[in-house]
Amino acid sequence: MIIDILTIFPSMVAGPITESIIGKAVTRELIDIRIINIRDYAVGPHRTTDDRPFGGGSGMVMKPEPLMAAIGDVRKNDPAARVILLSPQGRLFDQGIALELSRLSHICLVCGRYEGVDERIRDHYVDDEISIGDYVLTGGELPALVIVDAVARLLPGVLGSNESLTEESFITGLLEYPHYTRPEIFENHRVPDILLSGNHGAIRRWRRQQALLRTWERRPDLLKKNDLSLEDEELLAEAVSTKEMRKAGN
Ligand code: 9D3
Repeated sequence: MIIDILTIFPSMVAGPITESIIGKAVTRELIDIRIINIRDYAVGPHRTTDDRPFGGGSGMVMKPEPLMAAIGDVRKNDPAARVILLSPQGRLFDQGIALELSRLSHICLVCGRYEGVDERIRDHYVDDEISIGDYVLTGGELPALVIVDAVARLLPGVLGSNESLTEESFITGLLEYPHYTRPEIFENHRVPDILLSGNHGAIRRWRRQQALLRTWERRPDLLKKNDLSLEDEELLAEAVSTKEMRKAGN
């Protein structure tokens, strides 16, 4: 897969993609990440990429010409590239969109800056627009890195084993059950007995129950659309009533 990142701050995205699992996927040539400096497509003595908004107001707007030239270069070499503008007005990024993007051969992530990009770029040169959440950042560079990370780990061969992908929360629609490792007693806090029992059926049931309970307590929005089976309903009801009994001091 090819991932282009168009930005006026190339050094802001370069570091993270040479590190860790993503960096390894790049050296193994599972992904080709190309960082493109929008300023290289700007003209004039100052290579200006922004200008004042028509109609007045504070802040600057990214000029259309350098963006058009940079996007045009990407499209000329590959008309199939999906050009995605990162902006607070985009569709909200989630695991489903990560999966959708991971199936494309070429994505081009355009990082906005300032108050935004000239609307004509959005209207005529971009295929898709994505936000990573309802909070205000200073630009699209960190969102681009979030998308690269979420997409890259879904590509064949990037992660160690494939089972870590299928068991995952947000794909099963639940938060994860609690994890423990050695030592068995840490600062007087014991690992739950069931995990030491060797009873794999009981462990599987407990983990499912913990995942259900956590999701119900912390992210009820995930449970509604999950549509629980009768068995899950019973597991959750049991966990909730056990917890309420404990709270009541029984
Ligand atoms: C004051 C009005 N702002 C809109 C909420 C203007 C504005 C704020 C921040 C315009 C651009 C930006 C920079 N942010 C991004 O480019 C961005 C972003 C974000 O701020 N949050 C979540 N996802 C994204 S994707 C790109």
